[in-house]
This record gives sequence, C-alpha cells and structure tokens, in this order.
Amino acid sequence: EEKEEETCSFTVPNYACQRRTQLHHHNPSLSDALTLLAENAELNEDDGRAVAFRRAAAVLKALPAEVTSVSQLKGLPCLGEHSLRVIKDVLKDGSCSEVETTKHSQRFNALKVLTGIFGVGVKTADRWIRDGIFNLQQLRESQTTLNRAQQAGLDHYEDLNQPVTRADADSITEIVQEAVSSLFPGAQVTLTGGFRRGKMTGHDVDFLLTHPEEGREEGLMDKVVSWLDSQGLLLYQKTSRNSYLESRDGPGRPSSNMDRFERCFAIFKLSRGQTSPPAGHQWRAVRVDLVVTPISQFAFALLGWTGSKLFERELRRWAGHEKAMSLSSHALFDKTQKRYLRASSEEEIFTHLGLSFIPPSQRNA
Ligand code: 8DG
Ligand code: MN
Ligand code: MN
Repeated sequence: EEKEEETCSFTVPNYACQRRTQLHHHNPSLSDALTLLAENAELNEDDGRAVAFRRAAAVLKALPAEVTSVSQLKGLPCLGEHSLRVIKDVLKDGSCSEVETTKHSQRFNALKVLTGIFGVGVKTADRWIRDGIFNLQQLRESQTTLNRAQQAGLDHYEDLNQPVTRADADSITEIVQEAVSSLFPGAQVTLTGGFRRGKMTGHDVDFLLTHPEEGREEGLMDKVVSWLDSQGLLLYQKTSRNSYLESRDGPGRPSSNMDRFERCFAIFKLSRGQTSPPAGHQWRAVRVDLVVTPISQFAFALLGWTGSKLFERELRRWAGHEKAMSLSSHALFDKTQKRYLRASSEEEIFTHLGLSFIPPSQRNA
C-alpha cells in the first residue's frame, strides 16, 4: 500500500481572533521573513500587501509544530501565492532573496531609521528621503524644520529605540498608580498593550485610566499630567481630547483604529532607581501612552488597546464580515438589531461576537 508521506498537515481557523497565538511559537524564521515584507509594505504605504503578509505570518505563528514542507500548508487560510513562495525559499535555503534584498536596501533602512523617530510617519520620511536625507546625521545637518514631537523624538532617539523592559514598565506603573490614586482616589490604572499580552519588552508602555463611577474620570488626564510634569517626570507630552488628527506614535503616523478617548502621548524621564539607564547616564527616556475611558466603555477600550494590532484588526473584520456588527474601542453596534450591545468585561464582548474567549497572552497574532 502506497501512503503519501504527508505526515501531518495543519488546520487553523480563518480569523486570528478565532485562534490562540502565543508569544513563542514553532516557526519564527518563516514568520520573521513574512513580517519583514509586511513592514516594508507598510513603509511604502501598500496597506493591502502589508495586511496579507501580516495575516500569513500570523497563521504560521498559530501552527502547533514546525513546518518542514510546504505540503503541510495545503488548505491553510491567508497563505497567498507570494507568501507561499517566500515560505518555500526559507524552507529550502534558510532565507529568501526578496527578504534579503529588502533588508539591505537603502530605502528600507532609511525609512526604518527615519520613522523610528517619534513623531515621524512614512509620508514625512519619504519626503526627507527624496530630499536626500537617509539618516539621523543628515537630518541633523539639514535645515529641516521639526515639530515639537519630532524634535523630542530626535533628541531622545537612542533611548526610545532601546527596548523598554518589564522592570521599566513595572516602575512606570508604580509612578502612574501613585499619581492617580493620590489625585483621584478610587480611579484605576490598567497596563495594556504588549506588556498585558505577556511580552518581556516593548517600544512603549500603554495605560488605560478609568473610574468605577461613570463621569468621575473627567479631569483625570489633566491632573495626572500636571502632577507628572511638576515632578519632573515628563520630557514631552501631548494631550488631546479628540484624536482624529492624532496617531499611534504622535502626529504623522495615522492609524486605522483611532478613537476619541482623551489621551496623552508622553516621553517619561526615568531616573536611576526607577530604571537602569545606559552606563554613564543618570536617566533614560521611555515612551508612555495614557488613555482615559469612562467605565461604561472600559471593556471595549481594554480589548482595543491590548492588541496585537493584527488581532484587533481581525476582531473588527470578524465583527463586520461574519456578524454584521461594528466594533470599536468605544462600543459594539449590532447592525441587524440596530442597537449597541453593552459589555462590562472582555469575556462578554467575545460572547456577543460569537467567539471563544482568547486571553491576552494568546492574542499575540
Ligand atoms: P509594543 O509597544 O510592545 O511594541 O507593542 P504594542 O503594545 O502591541 O503596540 P502599541 O503600538 O503600543 O499599541 C498597543 C495597542 O493599542 C494596539 O493594539 C493598537 C492600539 N492602538 C494604538 N493606537 C490606537 C488608537 O488610536 N485607538 C485604539 N483604539 N487603539 C489604538 O496603538
Ligand atoms: Mn505598546
Ligand atoms: Mn502604544
């Protein structure tokens, strides 16, 4: 009897929000290759292609074992022709020429360095490149006018591109907690973003602030920011009530999931004792995002700010395409029933959406 040696082929559900995706998985070299191409597509504002690569990478992250042959991937969702070609190359040679070429291209590296400056988005970076600016030194030497965010970003470039550790996140949590509870007894501080998903490092620290009594959260942001500032803890801050003109990393990097919470993009000054600054330094700069939400929207905000970005995107796609619902960080609207569905926990939102609950540590798509 002839048996096809297709030892195990995998199956995974279509949407990342239907799957459990741990931080550590079995196919990092494949997902890294696809993630680099996604990053390149984002830097070139090719959103369609970027999402396709992100989805393909996420499918590989969700597999229960290492892929050894493309035949195991038959029937898996989100793996287009292009992604499969990349996977084949990496499986065969350990690398893919398109990935290697991209990784070493001048444009990719310039875009990465320039958008690595807080406050600089792809449009600005692209304009600078066309003006012959490819790196920080050329930017500093040019007569380019920088806005306040970009100037702070350039001033603290080294620190802000150093990973924030879990210990840094914990000491910032303590500081924010102290500020909030002394100014607004009863108000709550919740760590969100990558650290809530169990990441050991991040590019920033994300917090959600709320008060258990609806309306009592008003004024919280101004007071907290003033207090932090008076303690000399802020190197930069920009607070905004309506963020339609804002973005995930300050002006210039618009994102698809902006919301209307009161928020603050800040750069904290962490002193020795609160962190381990680079040798010879007394302090280091750390990016912090603060968001204030009324308690009635807290569950939606928590779900929306925990990420990963792809997981969030997939939740919204699932809601829209499969459930005729519209999900945001504020609410869930059922278009069939023409009404908002309330929720006071993330679990309830998953239930409304007809999804099994996925805990934060398994949302690392
Ligand atoms: P990292 O910082 O460790 O690198 O990763 P992260 O924590 O996952 O990414 P992040 O850029 O800090 O974003 C955290 C989450 O917040 C992510 O799921 C996307 C979400 N988010 C923004 N901006 C906005 C926004 O304007 N509105 C909403 N609703 N969510 C946002 O980053
Ligand atoms: Mn973050
Ligand atoms: Mn953030």
